[in-house]
Amino acid sequence: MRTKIDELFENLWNSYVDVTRSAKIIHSLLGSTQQKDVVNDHIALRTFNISNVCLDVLAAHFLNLGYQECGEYHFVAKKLYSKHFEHPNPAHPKVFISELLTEQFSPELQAIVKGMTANIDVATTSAANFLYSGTHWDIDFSTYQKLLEESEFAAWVAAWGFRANHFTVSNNSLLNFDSIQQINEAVKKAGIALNTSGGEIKGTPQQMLEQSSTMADRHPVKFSDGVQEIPSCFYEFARRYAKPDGSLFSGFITGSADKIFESTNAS
Ligand code: OOG
Ligand code: NI
Repeated sequence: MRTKIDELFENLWNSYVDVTRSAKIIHSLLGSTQQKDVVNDHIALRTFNISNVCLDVLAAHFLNLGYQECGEYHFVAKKLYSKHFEHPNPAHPKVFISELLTEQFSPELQAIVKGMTANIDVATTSAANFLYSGTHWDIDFSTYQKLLEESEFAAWVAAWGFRANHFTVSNNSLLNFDSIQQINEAVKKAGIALNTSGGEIKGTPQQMLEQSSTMADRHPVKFSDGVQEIPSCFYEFARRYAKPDGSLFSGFITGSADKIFESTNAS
């Protein structure tokens, strides 16, 4: 039976692949060796810490579906705060949500973000489609560039709005790929660039999580003064290791996540 959770992730996937051509290529590259479809380890969402659209507003959708808050992460230099959520049924992907700490930025950035988000009401943010509803504002390209000077994350949310910024393949569930290294080689062979910030593989077996990711595709965005191609979304790969009690580590590593954020930088 197709549950509400399945339906949500299907809609998130569709809005993600709409702007991420390489995700389809990688999905079939890895999935063609599977008996069943590729298993997602997690997805990630981004927002601003403005009360009507903040992390907790996005998270409410997952809490309503039975997800639980499981960890929090601070990114001091990038001025971001994140939480991750898990469902009691481990077959459902984990969810990583981040918000920009807007008060730590210039008055100009704060005014732009307030202007963009001011009129988004509860009816909009509580609707089932909010998590894949994209932008609710119109900005011109110079406003995007102004945000980019201060925060790549801010510019990304301004351009793409509410949608999954990446899906993550669970390496543990892949039949023909025994390591992140092996996945990385296959992805590079397909002509898709990896994020090399902090090395191609972030994390270690000792940290119980190894990750790698592509650099985001470039995709056209309609700004109020014309169309521009900018970085859209990326694909991530994660391999989890067992904790001393034998169960798989299910958290995230701040030092690795810090580098994964940079997958949407202009390469
Ligand atoms: C989230 C980056 C962190 C991970 O798996 O550590 C992350 C983002 O880019 O929004 O996804
Ligand atoms: Ni991730």
